This record gives sequence, structure tokens and C-alpha cells, in this order.
Amino acid sequence: IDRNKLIAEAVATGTLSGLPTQHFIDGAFVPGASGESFASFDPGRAVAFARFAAGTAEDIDRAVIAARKALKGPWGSASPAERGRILARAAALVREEAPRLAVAETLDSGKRLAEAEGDVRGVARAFEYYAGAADKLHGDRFPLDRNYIGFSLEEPIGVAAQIIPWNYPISTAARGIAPALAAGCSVVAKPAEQTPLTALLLADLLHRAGLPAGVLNVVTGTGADAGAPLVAHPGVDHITFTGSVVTGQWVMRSAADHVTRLLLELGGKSPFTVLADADQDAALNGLMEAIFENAGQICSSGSRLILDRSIADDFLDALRTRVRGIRLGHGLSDCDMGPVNSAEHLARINAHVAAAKAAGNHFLTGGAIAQCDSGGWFFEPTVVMARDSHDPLVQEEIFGPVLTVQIVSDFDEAIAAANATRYALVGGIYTRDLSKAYRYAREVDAGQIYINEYFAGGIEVPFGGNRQSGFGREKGMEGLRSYCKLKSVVARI
Ligand code: TXE
Repeated sequence: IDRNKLIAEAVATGTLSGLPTQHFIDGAFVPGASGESFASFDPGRAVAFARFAAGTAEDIDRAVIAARKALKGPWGSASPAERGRILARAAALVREEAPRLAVAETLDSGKRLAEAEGDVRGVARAFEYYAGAADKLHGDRFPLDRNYIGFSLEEPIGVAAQIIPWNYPISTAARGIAPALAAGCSVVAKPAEQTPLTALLLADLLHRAGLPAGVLNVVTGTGADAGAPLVAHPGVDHITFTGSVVTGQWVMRSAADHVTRLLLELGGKSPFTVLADADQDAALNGLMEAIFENAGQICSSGSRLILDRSIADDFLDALRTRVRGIRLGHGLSDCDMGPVNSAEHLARINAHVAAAKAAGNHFLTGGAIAQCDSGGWFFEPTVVMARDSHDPLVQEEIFGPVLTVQIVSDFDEAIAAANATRYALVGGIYTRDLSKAYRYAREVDAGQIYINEYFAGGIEVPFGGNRQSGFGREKGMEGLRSYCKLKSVVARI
């Protein structure tokens, strides 16, 4: 696949040829029951590039029935090793088709092509990792007295629903789909209405890798029309939801009706702590990525800089210079930061920032909607001082390129500041003092701690949140167990 040709096509025509636009149900692309469709936009140009089937409860029902049926077919009797082989073939196909997947992801989500290419490499890694893990869930043996033998069976949960957000469409899809399939589940995925494309491409690819019909189904559409009937469906055994706290709470209430198992990946307001003894260049490089990658639309972004007072002036000067150098542009152009995903989201970010301006926060740089030659939905990379720990800029997720700065006088104050929100997703720290780094790891409430490199780790490392950032873990072997139900077997001899 010729990467440059694809980029040229997307730039010249504003789209790609041969894109899927229908639901993927029971092994084939099929039209939606309603016949309605919705547009997906290229955020870099604010222009619609394709239309997709608008899913309804009827489509969801069809997909769940196909997924239930698939559990009884060849998929139900496939050995773990066979499931692994299919995932390994999928990984190889993802690598072969990476340029097309990445250009499609950039068109749909707006993110820079280099980032989309990184995401697609991550997708291949997810399939490789779970391909190898599929036949390595051993379960346990229980140490009972001599008259008994007891052991556990790790069985697939059944039909796993995946509600996927728009910020990492293909990565989030893969990190849910790969372990679910490795565990022997079948899947119904509902991508975000802003970014339906790459989940469809992934379904087609898995089918070509040998996945039997019905094992993976994708229904496109809105949260209200397709997402809600999916999470409320009695034929669904497990829900993985990644999105906002408010929608997550709604999904949790709906899941209660059928006592459906649930994994929630919600928001964050994660601290990026820099102590006085840190390698400041490394911290600055890490911070630029932590808050401006994907234009800040990352649940785990380092959106609060907690900075030691003794180095604050120099560090903030250097930060301001770097941030002012960021070149905005269409994701397919040579740029440092792309657009945000939608007009609606741009307005949301702007409302947070406007409120801070009205409240008198001091802005070091940025703070407004930006204009860019390509058109599209851009926001200036922004650095703003917090007023105090109750400041909405400290407490509320903005999900955009907006960094809040909190100055602290000592390490205890840094830990207290890190813990002082309702979220608990990530804690990042830069320091040369190992004791302090480990104390931070112990005392900061978070699903993951990054020491001296924000976003360190990969598919091998479990990921998830505490408190209002959600519960349950994806990635790693923990992610595989999320799709298993444990059965204890005890025999009297
Ligand atoms: O999220 P929603 P939105 C945060 C971020 C952002 C805010 C709003 O702060 O500004 O959420 O984004 C589906 N039943 N994150 O409104 O509504 C929806 O179709 C079932 C954090 O886009 O949570 C989409 O597929 N599903 C985040 C998915 O839920 C429903 C990623 C997410 O949409 C539904 C995205 C319903 N009733 C936003 N309503 C993260 N944790 O990474 C909506 N959906």
C-alpha cells in the first residue's frame, strides 16, 4: 500500500475511495434498518467526507442476536490456540494495511498522521499481545485437604459490548476487541458518531483474518439511538464503556437493569508533577506530549502541571517559548498539532477557557479559538495559571490543549494537590530522587503512575482509573481477565 498515494488522494479529494459506510453484522456489510444516514466530518477542514448508516435498536438487536449465535458456532468450539492464530493474522494484516488505516483515522478524527500511525502500530501490538495470551490463561488450583481437588475455569463472559469514543477510535476499539476475542467472547461495537470509520475497517480486516461470521459486529450511529439500546440489551453480558463521566453514569444505571457487568474508562484531570531536582529538559519534552498530543483530547493527558516554586519561573519561561512555537495544521500536513474533533467540542473547550478569563485567571499563552488555512476546528495551545485548588480549571476535565499550572512549595503539598480532584486516572512525576518517586507512586491515587516519562508503557501494562475515572482494567493480562468469568470447581475424591 502506497502511503504517499493515499495522502495525495485524501488531500486532493477530501476523502478516500472504497470506504465502508454500512453496519458490519454477521460477517457482512449490511444497510441499516431505518435507511437513514449521518455525515462524518474531516475536523481539519470542517467538511463532511462520508456518510454512515444511522443505527437504531433494530440494528443493535440484529447484531446482538448474531453475536449470541456465534458463541454457539465454530467460535464457541475454537481452541484458545486457534483464536490466537486468527488474532496473529489480524496483527499482520494491520501492519500491511497500516497506511490506509492511519490516513482514514486522520480524516475521521483530525489527529496528525504521525500520531494516527502510532495508534495503528499500537493496534497491531494489541492483536499480537492477545494472540500470544489467548492460550496462557491457566486459572488456579486451590489448596484444599487431600480429599478434594479444586481448580478454576476461566470462561468467556459471552457477548461483549464496546462503546468507543472519538479521541482514539481505532486504538480503543482494538484494546477492547482483541482481549475479548482472545478470551472467546463475541463483540458488538458501537463507535462514536463523530468517528465511525476505522471500527468498520477493523471489522472487515478481522473477518479476512479468519474470524467467523457474527463474532465481531459493528453498528454505527449516535449514543442515544444505537449506544443506549446496546447497553440496555438483555443479550449483552459485558459492557466496556470509554467516554464522559455523565454518560458513564447513565450506562451504569442502564446496566443495573440486567445486572450486566461493566468496565468504565472515564475522564481524568491528571497531575504532571515536576520537582526541583528533575531533569527539566526531559520534563519539558514529556509535558509537551502529555498535554498537546492529540490536541489534549486524551483521558490520561497531563492536564495539570504541579510545579515546584523554586524552579517555576525558568520552567514556565521555557514552556511558553516551546508552546508559542507549536504549528497548527491539518492532520495530513506538516504540523505540530491538529484540530479538535468537532465544532461542538471546540465550543466546549472555548466555554471552559472563557469562564477562566471572566474569573480573572492569568494566561501565559493561548486562550482562544485559532484560525488555520485548512479551515477546521482549532484551538490555540494554552497555558493558564490556576487561582486555587477549587478553580474549575483544576477540577474539571477540558479535554483540549489547555494546561493548568499549580505552584507548590514542597513535596507534601505536591502530593496533596495531585490527589485533590474527583478523578484518579494517572499521576506523573519527574524527579531524580527515587524515594520521592516511589512515595508519589504509593500516595497518589491513580490507576497508573509514570515516573520520568509520561505515557510510558504499552499494551503489556494494565490501564484504568479509580474514583470518577472509572473502574476495571484494560490492557495486559488483567485486560484479558476482564472478559472472563471465573468458575470454581471442587471435587470430592
Ligand atoms: O462523550 P460521550 P462526548 C469526555 C471529554 C469530553 C466529554 C464529552 O471530557 O469533553 O467526555 O464527550 C456513546 N448510551 N470524554 O459527549 O457522550 C457515544 O455515542 C450508550 C472522555 O462525546 O461519553 C460515544 O460512542 N452510549 C473520553 C461514547 O458514548 C452512549 C473520551 C462517548 O460519548 C450514550 C470521550 C448512551 N446513552 C469523551 N450516549 C475518555 N475517557 O477518553 C453517548 N454514548
